Amino acid sequence: MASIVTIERHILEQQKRYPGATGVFTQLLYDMALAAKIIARETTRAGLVGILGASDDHNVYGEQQQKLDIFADETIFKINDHTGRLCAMASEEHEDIIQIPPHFDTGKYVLLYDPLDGSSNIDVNVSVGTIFAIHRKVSTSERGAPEDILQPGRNLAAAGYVIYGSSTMMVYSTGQGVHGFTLDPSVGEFLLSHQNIRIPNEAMYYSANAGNEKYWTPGVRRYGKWLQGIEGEGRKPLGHRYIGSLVSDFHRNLLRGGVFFYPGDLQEAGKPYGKMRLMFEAQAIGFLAEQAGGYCSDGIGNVLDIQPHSLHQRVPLIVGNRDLVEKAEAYIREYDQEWVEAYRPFREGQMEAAGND
Ligand code: P6P
Repeated sequence: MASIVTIERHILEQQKRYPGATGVFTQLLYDMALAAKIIARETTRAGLVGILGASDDHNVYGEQQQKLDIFADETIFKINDHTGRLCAMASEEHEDIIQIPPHFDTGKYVLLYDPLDGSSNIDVNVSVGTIFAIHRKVSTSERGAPEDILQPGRNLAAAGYVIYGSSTMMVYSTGQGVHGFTLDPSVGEFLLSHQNIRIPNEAMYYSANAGNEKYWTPGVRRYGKWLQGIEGEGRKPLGHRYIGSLVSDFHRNLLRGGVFFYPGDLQEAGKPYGKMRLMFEAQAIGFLAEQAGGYCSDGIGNVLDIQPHSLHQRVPLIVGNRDLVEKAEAYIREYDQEWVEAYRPFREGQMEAAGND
């Protein structure tokens, strides 16, 4: 029988091997694991407790917030606001940085999270997920400051996600590989089930919303045909799998090999920056992809090297096997210079995307 390894034991074992992983990670990741258990309990019962259906609140993007979004957001905040481990938080569901209440101590880390990504899938019982990222405090201010939050993904101390699917899984990295834990609901513990996940060299799938193909740029359209074995040297076609929930699409590609892309497009004039949020989705996913031997690009370069300029900044996302992502960059370089020129001012902060309050 394989040894039973909990998150705590795994982090402690990593600490022995890597001085970088400190005890605080154990607690921070445990806090996220507790939040995951509480959210998992609600998502698996969503249809039963009348929690389904859209609330009348809207988030900063104007998207109708699902009640579970709000529940997940509040759960993560309440588990982390009093621990003294964080100097600030930021949530996809909140317009501004979330300060630690003044009567609580602050700490040396920042937690950024998308409490329930893919929430539009909740009502149709498709897997959804929580995405989180942990930066180290860099400012000298007593409490959290914008520079503590708006750091490039290259600086991340840790990142991970939870999938509320056929089983509840928590996947994270503290910079020493990617490790997956599966919740055993009978004991309420996450147990190590996927040690040191590496993206297989042979990719099986590509993931994209083909309904947007009409709006894709010429290079991205060619890239899609290349993945299907139609364009270029006639490679073996990849299977097309698209769930519409980033965490689920990414997780499958991480385990089976593949590429997910949500490109910047010309769907509406002046929206070349795509849909994904840099701080709440792309940085964590990019960090994990790189730790698993993959790569994450916005079409121009590594997402982890982008210097954020606003909390809700959006980026195009192409993530998975390094060779597949670099092929996308090559098509964009060759055919999409018009798009590159339109997107670059948003990437570098000279222009703000609409709805990026
Ligand atoms: P579309 C969910 O809203 C999300 O942010 C990701 O989880 C998902 O990959 C994407 O949007 C789906 O977007 O436009 O294909 O429905």
